Amino acid sequence: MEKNLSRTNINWFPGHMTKALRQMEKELKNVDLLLYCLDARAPMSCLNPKLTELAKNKKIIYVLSKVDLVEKKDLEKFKKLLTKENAQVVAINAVQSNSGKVIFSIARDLLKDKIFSKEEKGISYSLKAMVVGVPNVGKSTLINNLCSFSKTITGNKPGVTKGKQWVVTKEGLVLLDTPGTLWPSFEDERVARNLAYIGSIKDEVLDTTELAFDFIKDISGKYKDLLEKRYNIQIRDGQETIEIFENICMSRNCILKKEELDYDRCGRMILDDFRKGRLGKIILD
Ligand SMILES: Nc1nc2c(ncn2[C@@H]2O[C@H](COP(=O)(O)OP(=O)(O)OP(=O)(O)O)[C@@H](O)[C@H]2O)c(=O)[nH]1
Ligand SMILES: [Mg+2]
Repeated sequence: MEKNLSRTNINWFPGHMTKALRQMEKELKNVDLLLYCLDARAPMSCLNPKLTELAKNKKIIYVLSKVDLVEKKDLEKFKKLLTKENAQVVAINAVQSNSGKVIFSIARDLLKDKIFSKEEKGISYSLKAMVVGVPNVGKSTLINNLCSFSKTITGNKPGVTKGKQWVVTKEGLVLLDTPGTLWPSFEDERVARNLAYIGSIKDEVLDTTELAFDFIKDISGKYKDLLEKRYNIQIRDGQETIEIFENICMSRNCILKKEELDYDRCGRMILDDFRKGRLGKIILD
């Protein structure tokens, strides 16, 4: 690895995402609101300008997912930023908690006028929501959590959901799962890196060694203590990232023959530690 390692130029917008966005646009008229999933470790980076554009006339519930991987109190500022007249925010751990009731009641509150006018005419109305978000944020897991048994396929890599699937929650909210979608080019490289760190961009299109190097560079100021603790290393103020990376390599015995450091294995390990929450509670935004 070069000592003056340059930052990776990240881009991933395969054809199936364009198709998915087009289908979502068509389906939009059939739904009352959006459940817009954002990974709590990078909520603002997960805001897809394409989805935001699609959602501009819709009611939105922003679902901050994976809250078990962050300090809940650190989410307050994002909740304030995202809450609007037509948008509410809820923070959940989709793997464990049952958040169906709270999501159902927020949905009813956001659409109370529509429900009232239907009920006045004696029509019982089931609210319909489209679950959207960038890849791997937990859309399908959320849906499975809201239904009484697993209805959609989930997995810890981007691009698990392929087609469209309608399901009904225990409370009677009708949901449409959608494939994770990104946008054609990332204007802000930090946003692109954050999406790559949280696993929303396929690792196969990334150089994971460089990505892990960038990750250390991005977090070693704010989360120095977590790195020191996890890898049993000391980080000096202003220390070069390459030196920190090499210390992690040595401390974790990522060594090839002839005493050469195994940067690639070390890089994959660092990203995996972050993604699985073993590094500690980290917010990237
Ligand atoms: N720790 C934690 N993991 C979660 C949570 N929600 C989902 N996951 C995990 O995140 C990974 C991705 O979940 P999915 O539900 O498949 O994500 P998705 O948004 O449907 O992904 P695509 O269909 O690929 O866009 C899985 O390994 C889930 O177990 C959560 O609240 N906490
Ligand atoms: Mg999915």
